[in-house]
Amino acid sequence: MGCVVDEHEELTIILPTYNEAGNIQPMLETLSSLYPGASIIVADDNSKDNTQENVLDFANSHPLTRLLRRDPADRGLTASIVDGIMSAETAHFVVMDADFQHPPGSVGDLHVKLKAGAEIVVGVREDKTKLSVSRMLASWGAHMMAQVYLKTMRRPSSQDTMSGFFGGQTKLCQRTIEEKGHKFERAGFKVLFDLLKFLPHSTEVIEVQFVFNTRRSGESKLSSRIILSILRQCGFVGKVTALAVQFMLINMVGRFLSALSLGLLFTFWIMGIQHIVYDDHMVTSTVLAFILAMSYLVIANKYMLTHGRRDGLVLGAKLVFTAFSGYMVNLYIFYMAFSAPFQCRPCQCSWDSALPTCGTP
Ligand SMILES: Nc1nc2c(ncn2[C@@H]2O[C@H](COP(=O)(O)OP(=O)(O)OP(=O)(O)O)[C@@H](O)[C@H]2O)c(=O)[nH]1
Ligand SMILES: [Mg+2]
Repeated sequence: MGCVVDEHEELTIILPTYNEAGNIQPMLETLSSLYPGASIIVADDNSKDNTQENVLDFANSHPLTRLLRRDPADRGLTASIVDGIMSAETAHFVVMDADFQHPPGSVGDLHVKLKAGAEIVVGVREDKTKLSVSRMLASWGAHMMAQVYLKTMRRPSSQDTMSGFFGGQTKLCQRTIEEKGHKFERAGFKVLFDLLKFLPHSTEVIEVQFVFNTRRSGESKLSSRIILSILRQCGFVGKVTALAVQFMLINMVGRFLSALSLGLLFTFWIMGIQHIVYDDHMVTSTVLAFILAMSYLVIANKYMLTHGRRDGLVLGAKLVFTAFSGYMVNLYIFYMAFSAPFQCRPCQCSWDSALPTCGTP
């Protein structure tokens, strides 16, 4: 009499979680009823809600489910998944989100490919229209950069390098993490991209399409910090771009300086091409500059600062303060540059087309 072998007993499902109390219990129930032989690791980053309690409750009656409590000083989605992979004891693993955006029913499709010998299996989102337009654009931009990077470095790639739904041969990925894990962007969101960067050149990547859903409960943890971390993953150029974007769009002083320079440049440009003098049209051009600087700050605020955050009022107040103080500095600089004592020395000034000629009353 032969014993029955569960077809998923060589699989570990890794679920990274942060504040997923509303999703984790139904997710664990669904997974263990679909794949009763599979092990489940929940890598939780010290959630502030009841996520950990819910996992422990479930694990009491399901010995194949484990809670991995993470070091609070090392919070990060990539770091959590890396820890999950390192503690997996089965031949294969699959990583998925706990918020039902990745359908539990598709885990089996990925596992079938791993059992057939695929080294890495990537879940490719069939339809990304459930993402907002800005998310879709950001995801497309990040994917293009990742693809260029991987192709240049002759590394394995995928149609969906930004996917969070993927699986692999455990030993192969553990070896890669042991050797190159210190180069991963641990606080980032895109561990698949990090793995592809360091897996052997010959790694075989197989793709499986899946239907991408909306988050079932709770809030997204994606923030401008995370978006920048994707840039930082793209080599030296990515790191420099991330620094520039961080300074110009997120850093308070940086945003202020960028808006101010933009306003000033614009004003001088308009005055230059129109041959406008300070006395006649200073107000028009500085007001235009103010509108431009304000728009810049609104865009910086909307797309970079508030993403995934709820403290809009405080940020709004900061925005108005920044824009207004920018306007005041603008006015002051114009006053210093073009007021009476300077008006009779136009030839010493490089902005002579914007200056009145000597003898202007
Ligand atoms: N351990 C750990 N898990 C995290 C962290 N941030 C997010 N997660 C989990 O990672 C998964 C994906 O996070 P989401 O916030 O849904 O990110 P996303 O799917 O890219 O964004 P949305 O499409 O807006 O949901 C979820 O299961 C989160 O609970 C973290 O810092 N640590
Ligand atoms: Mg999600």
